[in-house]
Amino acid sequence: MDTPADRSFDVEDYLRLDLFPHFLCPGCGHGIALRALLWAIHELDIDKNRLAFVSGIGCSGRLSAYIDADTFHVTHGRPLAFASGLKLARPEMNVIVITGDGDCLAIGGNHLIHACRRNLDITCLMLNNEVYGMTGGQGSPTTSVNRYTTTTPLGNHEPAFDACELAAAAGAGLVGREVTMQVPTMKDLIKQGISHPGFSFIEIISDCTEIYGRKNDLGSSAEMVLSQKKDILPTYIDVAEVNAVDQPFRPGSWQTGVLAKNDRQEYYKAYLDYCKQANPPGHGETHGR
Ligand SMILES: Cc1ncc(C[n+]2csc(CCOP(=O)(O)OP(=O)(O)O)c2C)c(N)n1
Ligand code: SF4
Ligand SMILES: [Mg+2]
Repeated sequence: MDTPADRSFDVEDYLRLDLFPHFLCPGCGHGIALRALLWAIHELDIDKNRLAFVSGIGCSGRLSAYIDADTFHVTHGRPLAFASGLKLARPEMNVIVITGDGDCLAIGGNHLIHACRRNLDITCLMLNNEVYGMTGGQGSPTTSVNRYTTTTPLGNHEPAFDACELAAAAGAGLVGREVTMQVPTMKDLIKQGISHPGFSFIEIISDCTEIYGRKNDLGSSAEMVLSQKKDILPTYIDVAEVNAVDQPFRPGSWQTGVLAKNDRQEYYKAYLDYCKQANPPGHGETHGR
């Protein structure tokens, strides 16, 4: 029988077109990432009834609403906590979190660490545009040094977070990064993330063209995307080395592709095993106490 994956990809098959026109600014990188995500889902041939998207608040978080599947728009910073409950209650679902650098690393940073530590089978797509886009362009934990935002009118002096290093150190099953300039490779990376049986953290370098781009004089949206080219590290280089020669911290260049993999047991399976051992048949629920 003809499966969706055999048919050519038409993004409109996966969108709630009745909600269009969408609210993204022209040229916003988030739209490019959404297309790559839906393309990945198409190629993986995932049944829409087995798909759940969870998002917090932000322009990135708003994307879930446009997808024709089960979608949850939850409180700011909490999509990973919500997604964890959802995945434990409905383990047969493919649970995908779409979040932003503010949602995931600032208010939601603690949830990210523990989601990585638990290694529950969830895919987290973090769209990093270095700014709080939705609320008018405040600085975020990933704002580059010297960049202008509404909260850094003299230029940002804080070092930026490397979210991938954080996720890998906290134990995520798969960690990867891609830029919006590379749509086919982004799609392939997302496929790997969804297929990995554990927590996958994928950072997409996106562009807030309308606010961040304008404030920092970064040119048109096309120029912003093309400028990513010079920032991609072509081969594997130790991130620590790059940071040492660069500014206090912030690549100015990004390693892309799969950056870390950890094949330890997935949380839900580990939990089932643990329950069997902790409460063997015949011992009662209280262990005799
Ligand atoms: C508890 C709470 N605090 C603050 C806000 C305001 N708020 C909404 S979105 C957002 C930041 C979003 O930034 P990011 O996650 O990077 O998403 P982007 O818009 O850049 O895609 C903030 C601070 C909120 N909605 N709820
Ligand atoms: S404000 Fe920035 S992040 Fe939000 S839709 Fe516009 S360009 Fe995209
Ligand atoms: Mg952002």
